[in-house]
Amino acid sequence: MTASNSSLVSESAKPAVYGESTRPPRGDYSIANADYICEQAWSSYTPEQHVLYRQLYERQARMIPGHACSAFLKAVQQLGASEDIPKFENISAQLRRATGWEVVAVPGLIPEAAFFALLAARRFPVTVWLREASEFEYIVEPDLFHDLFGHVPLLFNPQVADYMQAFGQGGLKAEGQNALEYLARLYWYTVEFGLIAEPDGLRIYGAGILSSSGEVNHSLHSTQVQRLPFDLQRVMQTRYKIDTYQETYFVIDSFEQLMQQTAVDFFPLYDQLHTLPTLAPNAKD
Ligand code: HBI
Ligand code: FE
Repeated sequence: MTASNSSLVSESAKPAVYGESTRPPRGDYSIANADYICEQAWSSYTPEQHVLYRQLYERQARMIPGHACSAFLKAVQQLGASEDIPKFENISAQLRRATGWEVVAVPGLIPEAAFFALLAARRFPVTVWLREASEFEYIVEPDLFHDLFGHVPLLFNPQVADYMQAFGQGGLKAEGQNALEYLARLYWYTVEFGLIAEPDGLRIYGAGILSSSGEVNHSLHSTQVQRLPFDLQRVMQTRYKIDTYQETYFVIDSFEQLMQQTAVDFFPLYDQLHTLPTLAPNAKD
């Protein structure tokens, strides 16, 4: 979910995790089952929505060369551009073959426990509703385009696929550890807004940036932000704002490094973090 694609509630004034926005959710949750899964109802998309999706796709596809990480570019190329909104079952068929993941339809943001359970089962929740044309540059919360374009391509990468499942498993284990905000920050500063140092230079792997019209350039070229080496404790200590571009980005050297640095027992880290102050999004290192 990009900074400009989220409810106007800064993290400090809102529940620990951004899944519990204080605004009424956009989706129709009455159609979801107990796991929060619903039907994509592909035939319900209007011709105008197919055109809007294609325009969003073309806007981002023009922007990502030289900006998105190589794994993302490779997957987007493999997936190919579709004239219409992709059918989830077609994406799932390709994804299962690649990394054993599938996408499932959800009405929108879902509670943490349900979200973790889906990731732990290698099932990525993709929002079924698409933003309005008036929200071309800005949406309040993750929509179909953010999830499908921003998140799904990297699930074709084996390391990211493993990391996402491990994140879900870690989330389920964190039940009762009062650690949701730490996990939300880890998700935010990696899966949503992560940067990676590649041989050709700094590149983007975070879905919140890759699906955003303005943050692609901001994240790589702004002189007003700080780009810190990934450090698990520092990430978990650092609050984030959900209604502006990020002020701090964390840079990994590789997806292997991300896996290694997060393949630790989080519980001692949670105990440590409970004794430490949280840091502002722009706290200097
Ligand atoms: N639900 N559908 C959906 N998509 C998300 O990315 C998502 C969510 N619920 C909670 C959530 N993300 C965050 O709180 C993560 O930090 C767990
Ligand atoms: Fe997201």
